[in-house]
Amino acid sequence: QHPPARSAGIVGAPFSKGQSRGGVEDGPERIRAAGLQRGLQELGCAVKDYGNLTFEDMSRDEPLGLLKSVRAVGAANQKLSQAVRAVKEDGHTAVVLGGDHSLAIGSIHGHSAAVGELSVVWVDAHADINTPLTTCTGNIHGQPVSYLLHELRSKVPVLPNFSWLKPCVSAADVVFIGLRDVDPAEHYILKMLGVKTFSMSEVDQLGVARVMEETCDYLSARGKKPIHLSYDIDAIDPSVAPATGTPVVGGLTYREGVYITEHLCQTGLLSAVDLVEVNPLRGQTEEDVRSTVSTAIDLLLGCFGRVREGNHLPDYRLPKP
Ligand code: HAR
Ligand code: MN
Ligand code: MN
Ligand code: MN
Repeated sequence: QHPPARSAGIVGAPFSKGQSRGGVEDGPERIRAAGLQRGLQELGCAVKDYGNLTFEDMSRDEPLGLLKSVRAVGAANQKLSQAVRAVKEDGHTAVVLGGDHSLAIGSIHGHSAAVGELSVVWVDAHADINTPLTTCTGNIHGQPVSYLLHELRSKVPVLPNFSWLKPCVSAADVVFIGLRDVDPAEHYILKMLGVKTFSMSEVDQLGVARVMEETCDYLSARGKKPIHLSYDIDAIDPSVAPATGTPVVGGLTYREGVYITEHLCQTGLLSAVDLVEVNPLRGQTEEDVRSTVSTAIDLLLGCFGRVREGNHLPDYRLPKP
């Protein structure tokens, strides 16, 4: 019924320069400290923690037009791509702890370099599909999808420290879930490319179970490719996950958020997951941070087979009196 617990290869990517708010670089340590490894092991999942990547400071990283910290984001993602590729070649399901969402560039690129064509499930309040020329903020965490899509190759200029990056995902292999804050240019791109999206309106209309059924049917119609889940914690409602840089009202409930991970785990195709945009400095109270981090952990455990009916290890035996 449940696919066997795989092994998790954890990579911390304490990277924050895809946006301008400090604190998101502390995400990996907070998520670890809240017991990710123990939670995974209790599911019977083997864990290898590859530690945190380190990112050197760029001495000169002037904005390119509006675009901020291009060179730092390019170099960090090249490093992350190599790390995720290695985790996949070691045979693990990759877990990338962010850090801001710009790191999906390297994570998805490295995943694809190791396993080939991917399906991508992007769970986010935002579409993160601005190009360097449509962005209004200059923050690269609002742009990663445009760098990765074959279809947008001619719309994304060659940027410093990004020459290693080749688009590796087809628009028809991507599904967005949870959208509720999409810029006009992003909306244009999504419509132009015919990208499959389940905004919060569709979650309301269909319910999360049908959204996930349709997501998996849609993706598997093009062949059962390994799934990359890129989970932005801001997809979850700020009442549950407030400690994030760009909270948006009207998000997924805790239960809807966890259901998405349970369903994707059951496909047996989940091959890598990013958990990004947890920012401990953005919580008003320590309880805000605790609730956000513990939600992040529950989403990750859902990806590795934790179900709400309960779990037990295959070799569990009742104690004899
Ligand atoms: N669309 C806006 C931009 O391009 C906001 C994106 C922001 N925030 C995120 N991404 N957390 O998911 O900057
Ligand atoms: Mn995002
Ligand atoms: Mn977001
Ligand atoms: Mn399904």
